[in-house]
Amino acid sequence: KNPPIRVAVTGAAGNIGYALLFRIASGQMFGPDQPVALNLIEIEPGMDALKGVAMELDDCAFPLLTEVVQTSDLSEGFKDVDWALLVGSVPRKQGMERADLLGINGKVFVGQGKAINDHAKKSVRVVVVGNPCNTNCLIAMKSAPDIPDEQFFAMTRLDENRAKTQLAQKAGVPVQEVTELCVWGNHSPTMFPDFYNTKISRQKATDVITDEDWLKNTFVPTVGKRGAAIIAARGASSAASAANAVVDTVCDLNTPTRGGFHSVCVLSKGEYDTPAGIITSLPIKVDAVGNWRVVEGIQLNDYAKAQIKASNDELLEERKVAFGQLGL
Ligand code: NAX
Repeated sequence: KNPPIRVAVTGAAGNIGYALLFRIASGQMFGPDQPVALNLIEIEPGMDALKGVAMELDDCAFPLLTEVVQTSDLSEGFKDVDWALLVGSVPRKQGMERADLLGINGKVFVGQGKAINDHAKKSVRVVVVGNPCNTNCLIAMKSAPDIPDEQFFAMTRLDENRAKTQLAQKAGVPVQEVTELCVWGNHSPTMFPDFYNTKISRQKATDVITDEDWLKNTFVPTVGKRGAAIIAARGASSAASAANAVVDTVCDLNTPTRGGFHSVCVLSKGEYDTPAGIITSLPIKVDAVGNWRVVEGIQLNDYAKAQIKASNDELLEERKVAFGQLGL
C-alpha cells in the first residue's frame, strides 16, 4: 500500500473546509487507492467547531483516512505535509478598507509561509484559496524562500468552472463540450474569462455563440460577479463549488494534461506581457513527469489584452499595498 499523502487544510472548520475535507478523505482528490492523512489547522476560536468536524470524519469510517491532526499550532500543522491548502483567511468586515484586509491577511500568510518553509516537506505544494488569494499566495511564497516558487498556486478554477457552465448553458451543450477556457488575471471581479480562445464542441466559441455583445457584457460580468450572486441567493458564500474547484485544481496538478490547459494562478515570469513577479492566472499544462508550464502560443486580441492588463494592474496595486504594509 502507498504511504499516506499528508494534507494540511487551514480554516478547516469553515464553510469550504466542511465541504472539502470529506472529499479529500473519501479519495476524490488523490484517487481510490491512495491513503491520506489530514492536518486540520484552525485559529483558537475555531477549535471547538473543528473537533466536531473531526468527529464527523471519524463517523464516516473512510478506509483511506489514516490520521486526523487538529491544531492551532502552525509548526505542528504543517509538519511533513505534501500539500498545504490555505483556505482560512480573515473576511472583510464592515468599515474595513481593502488595504486593511491586505495587511491583516498579509501577516497571516507571512506566518503560514514561514511555517511551511520550516516544517513542510521541501516538495510541498501550496494552493491558496483564502482571499485575496493571489496576493496572499505571493506573500506566503516570499516567506518560504527554501520552497521553490513553482510549488505555489492560487485558485481560479472556480471561475473557470463557472465560465464553462455559463457558455454551455447558452450554447445548449453538455459542459464537457466547453474546453480551452482560460481565466486570466486576479481572482476578483476583474478577471477575464477568455471566450475568444474557448472551444465549444471543438469549434470556436464565438462561432457557436455569435452574440459578442452577450459575451462581453453579460457573460464576463456574470462570471465576475457570480460569488456575489451566490451570497445574495444562498445567504452564504460559495462553499461546495469552491471545495469542488480545490479538488479539481489538485487533481489536475497531479495528472498529465491531455490536450487543452487549466487556469491556475502561478508566479508570472512575464508570459503574455503579464508583469513578472505577481501571482496571476495563466493557462497551464502538466507534462508526463508532473512538471507544469505555461502554455504558449495563445493569440490574445486587443480587447482581451486590455482586460487582462486591467486585472494584472489590480494585482500590482495589491502587491504594492501589501508589501508596503508588511515591509517586504
Ligand atoms: P469561513 O469564514 O466559513 O471559514 C474560514 C475559516 O478560517 C474559519 O473557520 C476561521 O476560523 C478560519 N481561519 C481564519 N483565520 C485563520 C488562520 N489564520 N488560520 C487558520 N484558520 C483561520 O470562510 P469560507 O467560506 O470557508 O471561505 C474561506 C476563504 O475562501 C475566504 O477567504 C473566501 O473569500 C475564500 N474563497 C475563495 C475562492 C476562490 O475561488 N479562490 C472562492 C470561495 C471563497 O470565497
